[in-house]
Amino acid sequence: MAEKLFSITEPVPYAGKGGGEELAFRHYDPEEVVDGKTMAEHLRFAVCYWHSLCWPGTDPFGGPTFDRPWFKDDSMASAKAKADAAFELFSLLRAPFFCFHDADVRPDGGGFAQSRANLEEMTDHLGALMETSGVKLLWGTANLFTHRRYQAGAATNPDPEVFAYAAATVKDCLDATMRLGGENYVLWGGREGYETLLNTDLAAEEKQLARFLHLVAEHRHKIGFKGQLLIEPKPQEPTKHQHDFDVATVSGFLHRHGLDKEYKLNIEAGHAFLAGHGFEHEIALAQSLGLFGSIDMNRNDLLSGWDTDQFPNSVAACALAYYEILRGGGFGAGGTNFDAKLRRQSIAPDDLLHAHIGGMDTCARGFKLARRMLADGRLEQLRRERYAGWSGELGADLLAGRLDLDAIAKLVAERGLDPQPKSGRQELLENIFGNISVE
Ligand code: XLS
Ligand code: NI
Ligand code: NI
Repeated sequence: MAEKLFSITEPVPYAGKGGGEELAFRHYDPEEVVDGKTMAEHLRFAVCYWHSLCWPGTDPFGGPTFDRPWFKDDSMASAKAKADAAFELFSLLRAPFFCFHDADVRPDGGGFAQSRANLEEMTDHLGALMETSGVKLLWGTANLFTHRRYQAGAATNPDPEVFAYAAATVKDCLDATMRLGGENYVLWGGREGYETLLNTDLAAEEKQLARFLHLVAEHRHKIGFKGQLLIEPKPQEPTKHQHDFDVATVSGFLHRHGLDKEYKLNIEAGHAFLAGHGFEHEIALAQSLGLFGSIDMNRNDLLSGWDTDQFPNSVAACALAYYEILRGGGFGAGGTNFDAKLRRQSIAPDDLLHAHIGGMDTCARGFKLARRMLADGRLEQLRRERYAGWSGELGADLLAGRLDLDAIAKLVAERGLDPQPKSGRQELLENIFGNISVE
C-alpha cells in the first residue's frame, strides 16, 4: 500500500462501555454470541463502496471537499489503489461484507467494450482482495443513473438502444457479482420515473420495466446465480416520480407481472421517509407480503426533506426496524448495508472509521433492544389479545368465506350484535417499549 490512509493499522477493537479509546466499538462486539449466533452473523454489516470511497464531497452548490489519492485520475491504477484502500477500510472495521456498483470500482472505458474489460479486470482484483481479507460481497449492482445516456431512464427510456445498453450492463454486473460469490443482486431504478407527465407514456414504461426485470430473472436462472434479486424502492429524487415508489407499489408491480417469486426488496430508511412511511412500516409490510430481503440503514435529516444518507444515530429508530426484522425471523441472505456518507466537512479519512463505528454501535444497541422487546413478550401478547376474536368461530367463518353478505346481515340481526370499542392501549405499549432497556 502506497500511502497510509488511516491513523490505525490494527482492526478496531471492542473496548466495551467506558473504554478509553476513541477508535473502538463500545457496544458492537462482532464475536459476542447472542441466541446461538455472533453479533456479526446477526447484523451482517456491509460498507458501501460508492459513498465511502467514490463520493468526493460535492453538493449542488459546491465541488469536491475530499482529497483521496485515487481521485487524481480515472485510470486502472487509481481504481486499484481505491480498491486496496476500500479493503483496508473494511478490514479495519471488521465489516463482514461490502457492496458496490460497477461504476464505483472500474474506470469508465468511454464505451461498452472497454468498460466491460475494465470491470472484468477489477473483478479479478476485488476477488483477490476478498480472498486475502475474508470480506464477502453482500450485493453487487449496476449504476444505471449517473451517465448522461440514462438521463431519461434505463429500462424506461423512450429509446430502446438505452434499454439494450442497460440490459447488457446488468448482465455483466450480475456475472461479476456471481463470480465474487455475492449473496444478493440489487436493482435501484435511479431514473426510472419522470419529471413531467407531458412527455411520459406511463403504460409503455411499465411494460418496458417489467420486460427488463424478466430478462434479469431469466439470466439469473440461466447462469445459476443462487443469491437473491432485490429491488430497492424510492419514491422520488432524482426524478419527481419513480415507478418503484415504495414497498406497496413494488409489490403490486411484481404481482402484476408475475415477478413476485423472483424478487425481494432492499428497504432503505431514508427512502421510506421520502415515501411518507416509517422505516419499520416498510419492513413490516415487506415481511407480511413475503418480500423482505435486506436493508440500507441510513437516515435522512428530517428537516431537509431529501435523501441525506446519514449514518444511523437513533437507538430507538434502529430498534423498531430490527424488531420487525426479528419478528419475521431475521435476515436470510440480506444484511445491514450502510448506504451512508460523511458530511462534506468530514474530510479526514479517519472520519470514515468514526462514522461506521458509530453506526455499528447504534445498530448493535438497537438490535439488542429489539431482541429484548421480543423476549419480554408483552408487546406480542397485547397484539395477540387485540386480534383474539379472529380465532373464534365468527372470525373463522368470516375469513373462510362461509358467510355471504346476506348471511352476515342475518347473523348480526339475530344475535343482536352491538360491538363495543376497546382501547388500543397505545400509551401503555409505548411505555413498555420505552421501559425496556438495552442491557
Ligand atoms: C440511492 C440508492 C442507491 C442504491 C444502490 O438513493 O439508495 O445508493 O442503494 O444503487
Ligand atoms: Ni438512497
Ligand atoms: Ni440505497
